[in-house]
Formats: sequence, structure tokens, C-alpha cells
Amino acid sequence: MALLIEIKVPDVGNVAEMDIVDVLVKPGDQVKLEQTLAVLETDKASMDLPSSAEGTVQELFIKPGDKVSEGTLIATVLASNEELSVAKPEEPVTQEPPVEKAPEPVSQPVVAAEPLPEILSGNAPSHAAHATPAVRLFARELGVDIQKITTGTGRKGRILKDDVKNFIKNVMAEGVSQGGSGIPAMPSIDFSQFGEIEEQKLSKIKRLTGQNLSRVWLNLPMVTYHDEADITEMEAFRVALNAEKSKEDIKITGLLFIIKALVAAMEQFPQFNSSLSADGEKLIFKKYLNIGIAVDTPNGLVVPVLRDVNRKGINELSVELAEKSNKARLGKLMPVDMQGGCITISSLGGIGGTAFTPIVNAPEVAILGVTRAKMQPVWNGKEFVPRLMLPLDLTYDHRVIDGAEGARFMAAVKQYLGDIRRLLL
Ligand code: CAO
Repeated sequence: MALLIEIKVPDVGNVAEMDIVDVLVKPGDQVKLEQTLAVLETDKASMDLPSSAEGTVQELFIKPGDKVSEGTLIATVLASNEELSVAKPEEPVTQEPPVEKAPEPVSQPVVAAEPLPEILSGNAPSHAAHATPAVRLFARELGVDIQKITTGTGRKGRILKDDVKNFIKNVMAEGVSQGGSGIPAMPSIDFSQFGEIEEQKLSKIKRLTGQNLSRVWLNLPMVTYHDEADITEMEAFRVALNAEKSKEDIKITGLLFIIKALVAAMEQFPQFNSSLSADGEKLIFKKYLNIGIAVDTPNGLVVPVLRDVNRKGINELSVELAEKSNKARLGKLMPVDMQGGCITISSLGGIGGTAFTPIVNAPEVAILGVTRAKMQPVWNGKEFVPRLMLPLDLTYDHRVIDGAEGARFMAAVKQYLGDIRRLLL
């Protein structure tokens, strides 16, 4: 015999009002157990409203745009007793028609049944998940879309708490084996609903850089250490050098001294000139000293590499840096120009800034960030004196570099910059 089931808005927890954003069925439709009847929206989440019975939709009481709250009648579904008992064996509120008083039912008995909301994540569910309210709540609390759990180990395929836990374990394991974190994808948002927009395709460089940065961000435990180097004397020397040059000559910028100081510190601390093997078992030390320089171009960030920097002087390096950064801006760098770097420098000093946290250009183990040098009052033990201070930010892969090593390395870089005569030693 058939039963008429009322589908009502359940208690979704302290939400006074919800909007009906979509109604997916109409009267006369055959619906399956857990099939989504409508989509509700609160100010925090969207939820599917699944059917708690299999049968035919008799009547619909809502339309898109309606405001509903707990207990609002959504629809009535005509279902058979048999289907009901399969569908909701745990459902406590079931009224059987009085058999002896109604041999020929003239009106259908009404069974009140509350469907459960389902948080949407990603694509529409491909199957109807079968789980108790407690398990659904458990899954929701952990951010699991229960529709994505395809195997329930409970009676008649019902999803149990253990199935939710196993699902999470599998997703995590998959994430790790893929080198990712298994984090859910970002939602796709239609921004045109908030105002006028315009779409622009990312350049290939930006897309690839983005992928690489995300991979590094997710794989490397990174720490950034900030310090300042006193470059007062270095700057005076740089200005004097440039004064000797003709207008056509390439100017010496502070970056060239930073490159030399960095290389000298890498020779002193070889772990900064290493890479971790992909399996994380070995440290590979490099006997060459190549420095990558992050260059800002209209198409995105590229990192040309200056080779064997320890064997080159400031003048030679200034020509090479000018050549490579020009090539970079014209999009003419070859892949070989960007390979083989040992550490990268990201200098924003020409633009400004006081500090930032650059991301390591893995498989390198560190990156040096530079922002704008500023004249500051520095206490020399007797008085405050004006000194040109250069902010430096060293981000390192903490699997390879300890905090103390990072600090010592930076102290060495500072020392070289503070007294560039030491670069000759
Ligand atoms: N403090 C104060 N002034 C600085 C400075 C600093 N730290 N660094 C550079 N300057 C000055 C230079 O002396 C130069 O001054 P003048 O115009 O008076 O000669 C001016 O700023 C411009 O310098 P520059 O940027 O052209 O030259 P550079 O050698 O310092 O840098 C390059 C070269 C290629 C690194 C730079 O042009 C560039 O592209 N920087 C952006 C890098 C970037 O986008 N990094 C972000 C990576 S995100 O992780």
C-alpha cells in the first residue's frame, strides 16, 4: 500500500531562515531515496535537500526564491510501505494506518519524515549516499561530502563513521602520493553577481609559475628570517664607482654586491648550496655557484641564472645581469638561461618595501628577499648615527636548514655587505 510522506526542512542548527535557490523536481516525478529535491542556501553554505523516500512527488509547496525555516513543508512523496522500510528503518516517526478499521483506505495516511541537508562541495553527487543523521553530521563536521563516499560497510550499504574516516585516510594518502595536500578545490564563484567584471587569460609563464609556487608551498616547510645589513660604506663605494663610469656604461646596482656577498656566504655554509633528493634521503652538495635572479616581466616572473658567480667580478656580472634581465623582459630567455640555479635572489628594492616572505625556488633550499634600503638612526654605543640599512629576508627549507644555521648564514651575508673588503679574503 502507498504512504504519503511529508518532506520538511530539517533542523540545520541555529539557522533562522534559508532561501530556496533551486527546485529540482515537479509533481509527478519519480524520485529515488536521497535524490536532491531542492537546494537551500544560508548565508554560510548551500545544502541539498534529499528525499527521504522513493516514490512519486505528489505536491510541491516551494519555489525558487521562497524563504523557509525548520519545519517548512517542502513536498509530499507517495511511497510504498516496503520502500519506506528499506529507506528509513531508523526513522522513529512512522504511522501505520489502522488496518482493522480501514479495509479499503479512502484517504492516504501521512507520515512525517525529515530529510537531511547535505553540504555541497564540487560537482553534483553521482549517487545517493545512505547514512544516518549522526554519520552525516560527523561527515559535515570534517568537511566531507558524503555523496563522494561510494562504499558503505553498514547494513544494506549504509555509510558508517568508519567509512567516513577511511575516506579521509584515502584522500590524504592520495594527496601525499601525488605530492599535494589533498585539500579541497577552491569554489568557482560568479563574480558578475556583485558587479561588472572582465576576464583575462593568464600568460603561460604565470600559469606555470603559479603551479610551481603551489607545489613548493605545499611540499616545503618554509621559514623566513628577517634581518638588516648596514650598507653605508658599500653604497658610498657603489656611488663612487658609478661616478667613474660614462653615460653609456652599465651602472652598478647594489644587487651585484648582494650577489657576491651571498655566494661568499654559500661557500662558507655549503648546506645553502645543496638540494634534497626527491625521496628526501640525501643532500646533494653542488660545487658550482650559480645565482638565479627573479625578474619582473610583463608576462610574469622569470628567473635567469648567472653562472659561476664566484669566478666573476662586479663589472662582468653587471653586464651579464643587464643582458639577462633585458632578455627576460623581451621574452627572449632560452630554457638553458634559467636552469642550474643554486639560490635565487628576489629583489624588490627598486620598488620599495620593508620585508616580505619569498617562496623558495625548489629544489633550491633557500631564497634571499631584498627590499628598499633606508637611512636609519643606529646606536653605536655612544650616539645615534645615520646608517643606510638594507632589509633582507631569507626563506629556507626547514628540512635542510636549521633556524640557527639560517641566522648564522644571514649574519655572514650581513658581514660581507657591511664590509665588502671581506669578499677578497
Ligand atoms: N634599496 C634602495 N634602492 C634600490 C634597491 C634597494 N634594495 N634596489 C635597487 N634600488 C635602486 C637601484 O639602485 C636603482 O636606482 P637608480 O635608478 O637611482 O639607479 C633603482 O632602484 C632601480 O633598480 P633596478 O631594479 O632596475 O635594478 P636592480 O639591479 O636592483 O634589480 C632586477 C634588477 C632585474 C632584479 C629588477 O629590475 C627586478 O626585476 N626586480 C623585481 C624582482 C621581482 O619581481 N621579484 C619578485 C619575486 S616574488 O617572489
